[in-house]
Amino acid sequence: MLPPKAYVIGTLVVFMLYIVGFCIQNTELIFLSKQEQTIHWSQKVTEKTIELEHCERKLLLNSGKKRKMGLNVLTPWLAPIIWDGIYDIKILDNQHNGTRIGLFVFAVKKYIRFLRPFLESAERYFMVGHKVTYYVFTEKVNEVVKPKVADGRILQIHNVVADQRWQDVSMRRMEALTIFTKEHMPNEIDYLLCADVDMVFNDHVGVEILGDLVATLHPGFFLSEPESFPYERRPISAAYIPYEHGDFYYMAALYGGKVEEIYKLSVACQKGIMEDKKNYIEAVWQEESHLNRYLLYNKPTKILSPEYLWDANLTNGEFIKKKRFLAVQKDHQEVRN
Ligand code: 5GW
Ligand code: MN
Repeated sequence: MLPPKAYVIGTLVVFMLYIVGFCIQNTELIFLSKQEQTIHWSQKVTEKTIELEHCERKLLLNSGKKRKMGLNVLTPWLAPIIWDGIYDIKILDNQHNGTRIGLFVFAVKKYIRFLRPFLESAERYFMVGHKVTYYVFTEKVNEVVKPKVADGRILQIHNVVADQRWQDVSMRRMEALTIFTKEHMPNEIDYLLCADVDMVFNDHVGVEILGDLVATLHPGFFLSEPESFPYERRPISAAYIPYEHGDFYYMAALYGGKVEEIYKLSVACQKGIMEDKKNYIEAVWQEESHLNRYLLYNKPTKILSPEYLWDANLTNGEFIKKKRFLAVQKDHQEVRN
């Protein structure tokens, strides 16, 4: 038997050793370094801000009878819907180091006036710091005033026929897309975005929008019920979508994806357009109707919120904090004559 004094000392020594061990193993708990504290704090703040923004959008929604789906950050098939704050651009920029991105744009007849502001704003906001190739299509190749593009960016200007009828202009756009996604782009770029030219970039638009197949919610219908989407409803059209179907209404002014995916999409849309032409009908919103039909059966892997397509004339702008890609106000009669 040890004397009681030695027993007490022994217990104390074991206890102290245990405390020292605990401190060594958990230094970060006891001696919080300043940097770690900041990271944890800023992460919490970011998370709270995202949560708040999300709640704010949903609270705004309670004010009327509107559909919630368009405000979600995930579709029922688990594709992300890109809203401000749901991604970390630093991580994504690193992942896309070396990624080559194309921007396809059509500017014939009077729409040529929109080209310069389009390209200049793209230089400022579109995929800054990445490899970008612009694919511009126009009938006035020599008249294009080429803006200076940053290092790593290329401006290609291609000649195209300027059709008289606007229906043919939209068909020609699909045709050019089919040809280029098959013949030229596979060797030049990884992802392609197709955009209307009567638009300007107004805030950051970066690699967060890249995905296999990407479509943008139409800013006029993101809170509407599917019954009121302006899909083509006549069964005779190749763009037909029955009333019980449809997830979202997408706008044809911005969509994209891997080059191969856009090739498949453009072939399918063009086929639909030609089929309709044979039957002497034309889908209610031309290629946009065919695009919506394609995307119903070939679900996009990523969806862009109306931050990526906005028009100042629209209501519900309070839901959209950052208006990144804006329609230029135009006199429809004037530019189309
Ligand atoms: C479009 C409609 C009627 C007559 C002409 C055109 C037209 C479209 C044109 O003369 N030139 C032209 O380059 N376009 C291309 O098609 C542009 O890239 C334009 O942004 C795109 C879609 O046409 P938009 O912008 O008039 O369609 P909305 O739906 O934005 O009004
Ligand atoms: Mn447009």
